[in-house]
Amino acid sequence: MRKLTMTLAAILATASLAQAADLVELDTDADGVLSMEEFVAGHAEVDAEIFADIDTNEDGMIDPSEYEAATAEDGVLASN
Ligand SMILES: [Ca+2]
Ligand SMILES: [Ca+2]
Repeated sequence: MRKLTMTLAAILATASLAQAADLVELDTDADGVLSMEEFVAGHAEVDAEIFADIDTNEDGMIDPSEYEAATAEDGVLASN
């Protein structure tokens, strides 16, 4: 019974955090945004030009909404 409860909890946590999980994993300094260095660690195909495309407010960091837009079906990273 205890094992089942833990499994369900794990499934629920995975489902609710599915979108943000990548960003949190890549955010090694835990400031809530991704620097280019942090971003490239998880997306090796990203260069300065692609990074600039994703960084729509041009503050040099990828925030959760920019990350979500880039990884959405029609986003910059969608073909990968
Ligand atoms: Ca960071
Ligand atoms: Ca930004």
